[in-house]
Amino acid sequence: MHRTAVAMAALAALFLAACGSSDDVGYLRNDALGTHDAGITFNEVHARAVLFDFNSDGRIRGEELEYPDDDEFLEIVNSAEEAIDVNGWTLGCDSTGMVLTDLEPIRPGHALIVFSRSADIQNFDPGPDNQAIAADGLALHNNGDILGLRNQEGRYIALHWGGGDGCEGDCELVDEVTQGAELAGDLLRFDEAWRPGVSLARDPDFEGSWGFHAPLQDDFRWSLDDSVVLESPSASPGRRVDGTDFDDTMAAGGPGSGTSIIPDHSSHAYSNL
Ligand SMILES: [Ca+2]
Ligand SMILES: [Ca+2]
Repeated sequence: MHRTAVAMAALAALFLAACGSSDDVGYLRNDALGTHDAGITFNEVHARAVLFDFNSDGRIRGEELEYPDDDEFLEIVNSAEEAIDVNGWTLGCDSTGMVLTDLEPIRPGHALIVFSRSADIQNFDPGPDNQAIAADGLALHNNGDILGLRNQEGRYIALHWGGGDGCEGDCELVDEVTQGAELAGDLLRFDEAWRPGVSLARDPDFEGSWGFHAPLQDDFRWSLDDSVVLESPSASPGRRVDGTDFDDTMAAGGPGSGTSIIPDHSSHAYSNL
């Protein structure tokens, strides 16, 4: 192996070790099959929002806590060949569970972006054929929290980080997610504290290992009115980890495999349990 390649491999190993587990969160669908290698999964989480105006409302929370955490988000994607209806599924953390409602089925190769608290997402462009919602009950603690998503077949996926100012030690999901349900895939445990303004993401999208999101190389305008410019952001709500759009060709079945369901880009509601 070339010396540079050896060095790169060593750096990659160090990076993975620094980032904790590289296990993948599992996948969920609308059927009763117990194992899947494609479907709905977590793709990116941004829990410490202090640098970028990701929801495009014209303000950044800042370390002074002067604003709510409205730039924090969770990105959920569909890597299956078919659209997947997530209405009736339960999204939860250590303190709250909420049932997803009024959503279009998530298209193959596309995303649902869930902003935390009462984020104003009217000016956020979720990208072609993606959807975005704001979830009042969802608060992503910087140094310790857990997220879970449960389908109507009684399976759930879960992502855990840190153990600090959120839930001390091991965080536990609310019963609405776990009671009588079975974990699909592995629980992702990510032990390192959050870096300000940097998300945790799969690379490549849908199936890759988890790590801190690399900074994008250009300026990005994800506001509908083009008023917000993000300079080399280290997160990508509604975009792939390289900043490009999601599209149908990314699903497991390849181009043209998806069903023809075209949601609009408007925001949708959810209901607290
Ligand atoms: Ca904002
Ligand atoms: Ca992304």
